[in-house]
Amino acid sequence: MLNIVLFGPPGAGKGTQSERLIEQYGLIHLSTGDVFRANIKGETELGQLAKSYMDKGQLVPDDVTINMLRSEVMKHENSAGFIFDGFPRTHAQALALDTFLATLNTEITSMLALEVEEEELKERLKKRAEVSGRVDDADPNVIQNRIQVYNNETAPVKSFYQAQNKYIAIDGIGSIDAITSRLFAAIDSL
Ligand code: B4P
Repeated sequence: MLNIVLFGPPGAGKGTQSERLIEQYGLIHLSTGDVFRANIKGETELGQLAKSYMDKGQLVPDDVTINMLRSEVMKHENSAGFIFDGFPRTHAQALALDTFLATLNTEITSMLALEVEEEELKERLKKRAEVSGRVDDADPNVIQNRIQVYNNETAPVKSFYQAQNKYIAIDGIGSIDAITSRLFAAIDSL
């Protein structure tokens, strides 16, 4: 199985690039952000809980996110592999993912990390706010909080995969096509 963690700060292009990777490699796209947003739209109990964190730019608690991720993976047991988009976002989530994949006799192949500087992230999210209707894109204070949460809680997840020699940095600046080519080249050389 090819199991890729697509990593990067908010607005780095994880969702955008995931669409292209799943098409090229026949993988299942698991975006924790998308699953939470679908639950918010469906007005489920999980959605209500997730919304209370997402609207403020905070992370949804680990236990809730990990359980949800496990059940999403189990819906696609016979797939060629997964793109994990927006997961893991904490050290606890990274540990839980390794443990869970081991029970399925598989593992993370690589973490591909999109590197984009803060000013560019803010520009992209501001632009997306005009079309997305996402509460967490509309308020500069919430965007700032998401970036801060990323720096404090999520960026350290990088060292978890570096310690396993699975970390690959990808320049996330440039056209969407150029970045896709960089990601394809990285995967093809695995
Ligand atoms: P996510 O849904 O993961 O959202 P994101 O990080 O903002 O977006 P992404 O990086 O996918 O950006 P995109 O491609 O769309 O998370 C939202 C929230 O959900 C979190 O804040 C948290 O509350 C919660 N959550 C999710 N997962 C969680 C977890 N594991 N644990 C706890 N909480 C969790 O790109 C952004 C914009 O840039 C788009 O408009 C795109 O068109 C544009 N763009 C992309 N590439 C570009 C390029 N090369 N040049 C110019 N623009 C580009």
